Amino acid sequence: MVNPDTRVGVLTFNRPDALNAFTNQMLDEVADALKRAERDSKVGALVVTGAGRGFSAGQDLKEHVANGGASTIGDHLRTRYHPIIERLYGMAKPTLAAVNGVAAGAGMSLALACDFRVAGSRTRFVQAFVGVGLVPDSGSTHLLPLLVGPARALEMALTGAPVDAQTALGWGLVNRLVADDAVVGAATAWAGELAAAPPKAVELIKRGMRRGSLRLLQDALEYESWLQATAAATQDHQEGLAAFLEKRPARFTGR
Ligand code: LHQ
Repeated sequence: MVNPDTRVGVLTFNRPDALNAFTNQMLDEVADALKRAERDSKVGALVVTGAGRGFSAGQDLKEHVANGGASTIGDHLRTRYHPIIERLYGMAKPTLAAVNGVAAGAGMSLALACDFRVAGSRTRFVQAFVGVGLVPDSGSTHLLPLLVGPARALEMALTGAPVDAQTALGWGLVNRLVADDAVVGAATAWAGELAAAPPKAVELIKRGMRRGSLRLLQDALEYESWLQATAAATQDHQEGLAAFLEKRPARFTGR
């Protein structure tokens, strides 16, 4: 959706009942919407947000199980997640995540791939991967340490503990913290200011600031898919999934 006056495009994840967890269909639609936003000269800046009380809970684990996903996880990341992350991170126009609620797993990675994050007081960031016996993917191994420093990034990844918006602001993970009902409005207003800047200069500034980093992100994405395939082959991953589906704590055994 583009506002022709402000030149701001808004992409809204829309599966609120599942906290906007990503299904294959949704990932295809997101990839397509990003491609269109990138090519559309009427879009000067892009806001990404979620419907309902969440930004995104990452991969839809129910669909992952139904698709027998553990054996194909590397290819799933390469074909569905990586094009989205690379397109967002490499986009010539400013991208803002209006993180209206919880951002977990690959949902958090998508927020990290945006240029800026605007949060509300109920926003939480969760590196949820370890909870299901997996490793950070979709760029989190590169983008998170870059934003918050290696020790905080590792702490988030190893514990899977939620980080609240105030802490995230102090860490530089969030650029602006506003009232919960003002997150999308603040992000779109800021996007409107950014969209009024000269597009060529904006593109070149982003290229300069990102010099070398897109290449490093691409390397990280490839390495993550190998690590993820290895983690997904464990019984602990199966146990993590079963625990999530049965709404109980996981009992990991190291197998
Ligand atoms: C969900 C999900 C979800 C389905 C909440 N799926 N339904 C990439 C490629 C391939 C495979 C694997 O992974 C990856 C990368 C990843 O993203 S791995 C990480 C996947 N995400 C997670 O592990 C997060 C799982 N969710 C949670 O830990 C919690 O839901 C969070 C902390 C996000 C939010 O907690 P609450 O605010 O307490 O909400 P809730 O747990 O009650 O969830 C609300 C509903 O959303 C609930 O459905 P129900 O029918 O019971 O109301 C959940 O089942 C559903 N939901 N996340 N990822």
